[in-house]
Amino acid sequence: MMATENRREFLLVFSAAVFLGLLSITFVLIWVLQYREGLAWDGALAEFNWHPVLIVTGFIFLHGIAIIVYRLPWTWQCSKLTMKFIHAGLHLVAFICAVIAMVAVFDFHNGGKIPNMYSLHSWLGLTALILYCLQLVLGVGMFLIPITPVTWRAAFMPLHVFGGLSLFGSVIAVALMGITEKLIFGLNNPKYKDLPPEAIFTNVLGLLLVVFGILILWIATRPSWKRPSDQILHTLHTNGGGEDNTKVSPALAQLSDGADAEPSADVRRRINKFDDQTN
Ligand code: ASC
Repeated sequence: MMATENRREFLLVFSAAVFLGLLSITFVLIWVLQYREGLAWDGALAEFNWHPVLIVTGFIFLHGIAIIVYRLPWTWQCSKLTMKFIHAGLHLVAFICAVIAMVAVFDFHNGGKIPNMYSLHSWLGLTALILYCLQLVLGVGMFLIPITPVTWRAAFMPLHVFGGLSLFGSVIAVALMGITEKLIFGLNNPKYKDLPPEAIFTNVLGLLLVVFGILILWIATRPSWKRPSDQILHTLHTNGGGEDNTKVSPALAQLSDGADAEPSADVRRRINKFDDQTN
């Protein structure tokens, strides 16, 4: 159970993140529809424009929401398994958006005889996509396939969380490089250095993406905003000395009494039961 004030803070930061995310999507749409060539699948610039739109909508916004989906208090009555499917499903949709975004660029380049994969933006972007795919496959294999041993899950969890958050931050950084690249290539007369309205507008899009990313990372790293049953696991994994022990409600904290760093089969059964009861 979350203290009222703690919950209010969460709702405030979460609302701000959603607002900034939706505003970023609005900005990228205005950019390609008003300032650029619009959207089409024609092998020309309007096809390239799907790239920023799908990256911001899928690879950044949906990716960010997928990361924090366990933190939403109104989902705590759903089973952990349901939430895992929603978490994985949103990541899958984000991945598909990112793949189509890449196809749009390759298609546009090939149609216009522009070389592929020479810029640092393209190297880092493709690397991020490959690692995201790996993260998705390993995440499903480790946490969604029922026969994966709990010891493997516990060992892999820190890597899954750290890898996932690093990837999310990297995707935003790579998007900023892409925006800069596009403004340098695309603005001529006036040039980027003359700071025309499109340059200012798109720079603001970059700022919005950075703040959205920071809010998502903030939400994801507050132990007191975790789903209660995960807080118990956090406490157990940190040998009962987790930084936020006090935030776990007394009834739930009881579950971890006397447990060692690794939850015993018994404690785990009780946690699972708790998750089932709240189903
Ligand atoms: C899972 C799950 C968790 C973790 C934990 C290992 O599959 O639901 O909370 O793995 O068991 O840290």
